[in-house]
Amino acid sequence: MADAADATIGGALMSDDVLKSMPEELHRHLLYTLSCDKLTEDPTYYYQASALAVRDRISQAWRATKQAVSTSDTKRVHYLSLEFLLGRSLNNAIQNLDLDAAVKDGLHKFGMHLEEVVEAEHDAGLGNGGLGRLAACFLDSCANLKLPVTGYGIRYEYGMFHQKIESGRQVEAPDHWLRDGNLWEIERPEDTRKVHLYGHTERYYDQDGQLRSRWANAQNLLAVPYDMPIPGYKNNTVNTLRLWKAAATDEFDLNEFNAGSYPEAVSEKNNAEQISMVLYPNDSSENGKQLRLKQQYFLTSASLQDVLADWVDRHGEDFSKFGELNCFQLNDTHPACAVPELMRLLIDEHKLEWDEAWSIVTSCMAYTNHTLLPEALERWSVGLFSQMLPRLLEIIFEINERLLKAVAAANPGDNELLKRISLIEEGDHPHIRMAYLSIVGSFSVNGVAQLHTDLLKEGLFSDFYKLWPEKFNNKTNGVTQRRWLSHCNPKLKGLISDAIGTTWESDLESISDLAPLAEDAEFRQRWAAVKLANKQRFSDYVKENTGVEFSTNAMFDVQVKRIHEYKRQLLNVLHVIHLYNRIVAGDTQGMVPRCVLIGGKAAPGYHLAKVIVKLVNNVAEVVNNDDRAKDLLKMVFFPNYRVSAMEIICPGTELSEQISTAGKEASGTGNMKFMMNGALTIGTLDGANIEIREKAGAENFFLFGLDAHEVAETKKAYNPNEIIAGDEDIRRIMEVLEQGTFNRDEPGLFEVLTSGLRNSHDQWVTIADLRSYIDAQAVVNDTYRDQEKWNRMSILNAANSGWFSSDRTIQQYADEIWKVKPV
Ligand code: 26Q
Repeated sequence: MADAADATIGGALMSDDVLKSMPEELHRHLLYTLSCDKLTEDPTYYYQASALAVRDRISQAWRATKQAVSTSDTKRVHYLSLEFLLGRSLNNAIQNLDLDAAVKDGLHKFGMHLEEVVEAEHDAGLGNGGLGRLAACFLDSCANLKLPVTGYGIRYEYGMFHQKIESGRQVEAPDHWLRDGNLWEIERPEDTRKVHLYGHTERYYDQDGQLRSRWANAQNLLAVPYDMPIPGYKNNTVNTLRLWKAAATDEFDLNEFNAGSYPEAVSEKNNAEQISMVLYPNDSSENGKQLRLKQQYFLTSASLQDVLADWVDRHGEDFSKFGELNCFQLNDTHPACAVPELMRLLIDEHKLEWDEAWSIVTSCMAYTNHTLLPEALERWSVGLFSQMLPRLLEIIFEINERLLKAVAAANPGDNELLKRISLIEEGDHPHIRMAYLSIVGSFSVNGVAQLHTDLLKEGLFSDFYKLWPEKFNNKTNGVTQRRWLSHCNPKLKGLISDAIGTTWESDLESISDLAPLAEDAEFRQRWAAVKLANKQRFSDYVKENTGVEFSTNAMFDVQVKRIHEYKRQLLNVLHVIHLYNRIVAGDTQGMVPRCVLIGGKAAPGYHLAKVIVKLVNNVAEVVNNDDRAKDLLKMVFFPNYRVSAMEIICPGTELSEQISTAGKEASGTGNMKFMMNGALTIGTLDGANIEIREKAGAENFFLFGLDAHEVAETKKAYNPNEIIAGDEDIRRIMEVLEQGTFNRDEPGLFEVLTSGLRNSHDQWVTIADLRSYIDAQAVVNDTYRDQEKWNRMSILNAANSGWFSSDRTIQQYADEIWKVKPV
């Protein structure tokens, strides 16, 4: 610790040459910080020593970045998100600080290997899936681009649950990721904020005789920040992710205290601390839980107060430039309370007038939508809000009144329009429409892929689009190539860099230089050799986690993502059953061996998703134990899919399954990770698949299925039973499913699934796309038989993946929404 203190003398930053060589630092941390025998063989200690040594090297750049941002009075961005799905940090930090050789060397001196040591780190699983991982990729790109962006989130004690499979069924276990401590965070108690809940509002006259509202008799709790460093790529920038932990105030209920109920008074603490205890594990459709609303408000209130306190430190109570110099990006509606909360803070605490406050709010809020499913739009009951956040409700009502008045004036007599756009959904149990609140309070509303944005404009948000077309814009998602190519696929990184240099690591567009090499037979061979090695690693990992052997001779066909009806894992299973039927019937001419992997978590309360997990496991059990299928088909359900699993799965994948019902997947980001790693996509015209196909070239993409408009048309007169009856292969698939081939001991188990498929109201029109999917899979099969062709296509996919770097996405956010420049 003496070193860290020495590095700052009299507030001046000094160079960190106090740090010794890496082996010495590891040695010092092992012996002194961790007080362990340096002969220990426990990789956990080596992980900790490495993390500490790397952290020491982050410190200086972190301090310098903070200093640079605070002295330059430029615009800042605050990315508000209930989720940051970071995964592991050590390897990422090592890479970004260019310490790879040093740490490897240092560890070798102790007889340890970095690959083994990094495994000791728990994933920071503070997110459900796409939205949470996107936030993590965005932070990486912001740091790479030296943008003054801070992430704000919650420091959940328990992250995304651990998924175990027992008798083919999902069982959830808690993820206590902080069990062994977290070396990547620093508590900052001096920046603790106070958050209110419950109580009521009252009117009063201030000293100027002005009628004002205040929030009275509220319960207080504390938000304590923990900062995590977000290192940029070899650029001396280290940004900050600030995560809030909830704590009780020390102001106990004095009545109880004096009555001798000290333990009872202290145990009240528990209630407050519940708020940051656990991440909600559903990744769609809100369920109205009180605790979730508390989490949302807790994050937004603490973060806004943080930004305002810093503002007041620098500018006093002059807010005239606040809107111009700050931007809050709302990651979906989860932090939508930010709109009324910033109004409250400006009006109640900083004494601004309504109009002035509203003009600030609407100049600094920006909202990103991540869903096209109407049922997934968040709504909170007015009753719950009035109890928990009474002052916010008042403000929301006032925003709504002003909105309706303005719209009525511009559209006289159109009461239907007023009802449609009202922030309040009327009825016996009125609800607040959080998406509408976000649109009204923001200057920017964006979708996450071109199709998604177009569909928002013509569907879900069409009334608002007509009102304010200028607010709407698209920002197609991206992923960071530093984690999703360089770090997870070191062999491919080496091959690519040998061929075209390393520019692509911070500018992915330059990966297009690979394209001509698709015609180079020798390069194709090296490309294939890397894939083979990655398939071997993938196969070992599958063996270790499931006991199933994947032969590297087979095509590796993968679908990993949350389990959802709209993502249609069921369609994938139907195809596997089709292949199995062909094998059983002896119809295997030209069939390429395939290993199919499906992985993902089901929301604990989503019954149908859990039945799908069970079906995958049961089909796998039958197929994998049938000798006739031995050399042609294998299938597994991969348990506990997470960031660190994707880091092994993605490089070894050859076929990426992106098969959602068109018009339902906002973007998808797994599709991009696979593309960068040279997998070919089989997919529908949905989300970012459309752009992937445009960039890769239609000839390098296996397209099937109805497009979004055709899905809508099909639904008008959908008759799946007729399709089933008229198609011999499909009839046979349904027959084996319905005869109980996969549920001999549990009759009727999959009836919910088969009856859904046959239902003319099946929202996901799975049967409508099945023939086209089977045919596209046959094209995949035939293409794979020509390995030269496959490898050519694979190289072209990676070469055309430049657009899908989150660096590009973030550059667009910075230029078009945030209007921020690098510091
Ligand atoms: C809401 C209320 C209460 C509890 C939970 C939630 C909740 C939590 C997480 C609702 C939704 C989510 C996550 C959504 C999500 O991950 N969406 C995905 O976002 C990706 C990034 O933009 C897209 O690529 C995916 O298409 C989209 O499904």
